Amino acid sequence: MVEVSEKFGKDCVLDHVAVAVDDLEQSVKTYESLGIHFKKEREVVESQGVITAFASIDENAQLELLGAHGEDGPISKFLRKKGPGIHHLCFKVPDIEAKCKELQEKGFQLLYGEPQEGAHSCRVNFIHPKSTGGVLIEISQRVGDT
Ligand code: CMX
Repeated sequence: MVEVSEKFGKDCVLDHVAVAVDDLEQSVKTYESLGIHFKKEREVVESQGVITAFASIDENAQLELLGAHGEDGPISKFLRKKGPGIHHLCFKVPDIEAKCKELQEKGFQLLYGEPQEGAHSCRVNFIHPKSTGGVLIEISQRVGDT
């Protein structure tokens, strides 16, 4: 029988589910009416053209609401093209360089040659939705984690 600790890999853990929204504060209210509590802080990530709001949904995973910050970023484009909805899944990894190398060797198309700065001082990269069957996947390493 497989032990619980073996069933859940430690090298790729769900970190957050991200939802693109038209109106960040209105969407926070909508999710809070479900009983989800958002942190008060809002973080602008200039390099990604986003403003974010986070809520913990269990011990590990968060819900991230993503609003467009500026008109040229990927969220602005996504909202114009598809409208609001689920934008990406993010998995936390212990060593983003090693994971990127492994993914490239397996044929996944990564967006960046080097990890970029993401929300919460994380280093992030993305797998293009064309190489995952239609889902944008972020991989993330928290700075300071080993
Ligand atoms: N999920 C699934 N499919 C998506 C998608 C998404 N989030 N975004 C785009 N696509 C699809 C499009 O529908 C399109 O498909 P078709 O060719 O079948 O129409 C295809 O991918 C190309 O889309 P596009 O509109 O031409 O967009 P681009 O190729 O210019 O950009 C992507 C797509 C994924 C490269 C871009 O969104 C990107 O760079 N994303 C990574 C950065 C990011 O999303 N940052 C924001 C949040 C960061 C954070 O959490 O802090």
